[in-house]
Amino acid sequence: AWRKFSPAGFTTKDEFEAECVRHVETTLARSLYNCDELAAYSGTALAFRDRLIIDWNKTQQRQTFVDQKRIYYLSLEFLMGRTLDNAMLNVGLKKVAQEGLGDLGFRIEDVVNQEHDAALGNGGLGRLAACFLDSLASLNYPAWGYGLRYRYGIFKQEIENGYQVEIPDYWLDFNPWEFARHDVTVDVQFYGWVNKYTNDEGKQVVSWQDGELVTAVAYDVPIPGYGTSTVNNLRLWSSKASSGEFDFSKFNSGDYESAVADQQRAETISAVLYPNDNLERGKELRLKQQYFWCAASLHDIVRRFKKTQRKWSEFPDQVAIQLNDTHPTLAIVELQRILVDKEGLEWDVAWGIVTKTFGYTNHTVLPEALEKWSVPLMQNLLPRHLSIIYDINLFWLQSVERRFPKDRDMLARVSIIEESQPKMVRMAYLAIVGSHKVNGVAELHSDLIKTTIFKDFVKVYGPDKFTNVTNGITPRRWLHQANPRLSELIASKLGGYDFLKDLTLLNKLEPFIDDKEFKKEWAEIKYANKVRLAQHILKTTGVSVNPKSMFDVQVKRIHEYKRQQLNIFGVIRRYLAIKAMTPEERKKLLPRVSIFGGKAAPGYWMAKTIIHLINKVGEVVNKDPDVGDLLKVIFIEDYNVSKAEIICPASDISEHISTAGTEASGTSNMKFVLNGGLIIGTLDGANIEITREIGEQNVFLFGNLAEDVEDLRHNHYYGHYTLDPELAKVFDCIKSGTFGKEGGFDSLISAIADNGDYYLVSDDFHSYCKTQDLIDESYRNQEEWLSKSILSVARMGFFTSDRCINEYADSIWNIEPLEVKDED
Ligand code: DL6
Ligand code: PLP
Repeated sequence: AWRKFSPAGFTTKDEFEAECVRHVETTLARSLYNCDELAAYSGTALAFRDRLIIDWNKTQQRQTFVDQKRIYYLSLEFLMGRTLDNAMLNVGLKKVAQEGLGDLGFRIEDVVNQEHDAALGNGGLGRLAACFLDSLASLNYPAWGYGLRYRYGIFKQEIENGYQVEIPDYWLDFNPWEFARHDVTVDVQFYGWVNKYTNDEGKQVVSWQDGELVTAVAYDVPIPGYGTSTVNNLRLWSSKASSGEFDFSKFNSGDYESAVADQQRAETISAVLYPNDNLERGKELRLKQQYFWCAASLHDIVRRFKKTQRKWSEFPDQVAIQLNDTHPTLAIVELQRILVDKEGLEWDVAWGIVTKTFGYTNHTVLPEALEKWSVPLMQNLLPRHLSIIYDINLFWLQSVERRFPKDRDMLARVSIIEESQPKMVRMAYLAIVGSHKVNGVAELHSDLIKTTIFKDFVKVYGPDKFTNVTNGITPRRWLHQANPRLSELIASKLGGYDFLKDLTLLNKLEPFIDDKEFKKEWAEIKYANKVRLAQHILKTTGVSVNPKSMFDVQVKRIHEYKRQQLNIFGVIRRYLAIKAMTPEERKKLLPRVSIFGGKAAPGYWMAKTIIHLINKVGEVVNKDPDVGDLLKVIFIEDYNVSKAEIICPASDISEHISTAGTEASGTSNMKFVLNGGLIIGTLDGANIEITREIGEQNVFLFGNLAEDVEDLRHNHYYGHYTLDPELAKVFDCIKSGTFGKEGGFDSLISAIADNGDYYLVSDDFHSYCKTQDLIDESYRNQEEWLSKSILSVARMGFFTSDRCINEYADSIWNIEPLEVKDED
């Protein structure tokens, strides 16, 4: 009914135009004559924002009124990408906006492209959190996301002379999607000391005193569901100096500088996202970020619970908190502190509540990514929390000892405190002990954590505490938004867009794999998407690629375990083969474009060397007249979500080639297949389940198995090792200076040839190359290739993040959906 009374409730083109123009003229104070694409974007975004706000308020009111259990998703990263296009589609008014903008003289694509990505994440983990928010809202679950409002997101990458250069990503100039809640603040304490004393009633009391306060200010972002009125809330905290801290005496006495320095120190906490993916560095500021965000979020959650006046024992019936990796593990300690120190609950009662509330998701087995914090650092920054951690550990170890009497080794192995120099707090162990469920993100990964890094915990708890929830992706953004033509073609066969809410309906496409007309349209759409990517490549790199070539794509963070080096060595092998051919032989070859993209952590030298090699190979190959269109090597700068939306629909084949057992799941593998691209991959992460769903004949698998990796590494270590002969030729070529200064890539080569080849590049090289040859052969048979492509899409239903969220809701959170009705 509100839509009748509020202009924000536009439903027609004319109403939208009026709203958009009103915002340009009033909110932006610009004349229509002076309305460029950026202003048109702003007007459109503000019009849609207003529309979301009404449903957002209604959703929040309804959730508060009904007051059923909510899920709080704590994540240090939310890699949201752009919002406008998604908001238009979710609200169901993109067509209206398209026509309205057309009338005003704009193309909707150009308008949408004005938006800056919200890039508050590194890669897969952050993008997963964003997909989860979309599914939670689309499925009407009462859910909140909690994160940090970084002033600088992941850096922007530029390539200069073949090297990665990092540029700060200041993204907040104009962000219509957030609402500052200056009235929602929390003072967060750091440093200080712990005072233990007996109060007048003879009770032991602990209080955390002095230190410094920093204020957390809430910024709220509406998260609309698809095809529903539910609009959930993502709350991001920003840090500022607490009013208690700003020292007016310093200010008044003229010591402006140090007063301002205090201010800046506080603001530094939420200033910048740490740009490491799958790597922890133990920096104090990072620990500050973690506690700041956990404390503010917990305070908010507890405040909301206390308003209901329920008993504390009901807390876990009202609140589920999911820890996205170990980054928010301090939330466990913080809740225990609130319950014991502030609310006066007995330790055991409090701990019962805590463990029923939390769930922990592990996203990696890589040792360098497992968080540990030094005890002295924590003692200084969070003295009360450290003492609680010691108590948690004491009770935990006592319980282990009861089950495994006299097993000293076991106690040392499962202790939350590592007895190293300095001592370290093992955050994953703390997260396990403080949660009722622990899950991995794909079947192999969930099995691996039970048999490797957490195997002692399985012995203590039994297997039921450990479970699997295979990752998923939202089909709204990753099919409908990124590939509108394919989505439309599918809808035309399936009789509508219901598949976007129930992705298993895609299986109704199977009968069309031999339908000539359908296949032709399918192929045309892929081609059009390749043309669009080719235009982007030309514009950004100056290299012209032929969209009729096979597009072979590997885009993801640059990491030795993800093995972009294997790919580029394969490209060099192909280049050498072309060079050795006669012109006649070359005519028979199938042209290929090898496309790379991804950021290296600024301090990760080897990853930066890989980027450099890819770019140098491109420089040589792309201008070699012997090669022409037969091979092009492209590095796409600044891979991010909006680039992924252009790239995923345009691949023929994409590479997911991590050393078996190292990629927990991968989610871009799902995005590529859902867009009709085939994949080459190792038996790792979700590749295994993708293969099971779509059929082995539709995937190009290669390489050693996870179960053999340890033995192979062991053999390398003891010198039983010969370099693959074809790889040796590739190395000779690089060493001879073909791709620039001799010696420049020595570290990359010797990691493999001399230093144990930890990621088994040489072991898998032969099998990788043979599989690439097979891909060339298969691509020649376009009819069969197309059938594989269609069949694969038809069988991807399992990988929607909706399925994934329903699994979490049923087996971990125990929450129910709550629909907001239009008449509310
Ligand atoms: O679960 C999301 C994503 C997986 O798909 C990737 O396989 C995995 O590498 C990534 N893990 C991390 C770990 N970071 N930390 N901490 O980003 O998670
Ligand atoms: N980075 C971006 C920008 C993405 O969109 C994705 C999507 O899945 C990822 C990283 C994760 O890629 P992968 O699963 O290949 O590591």
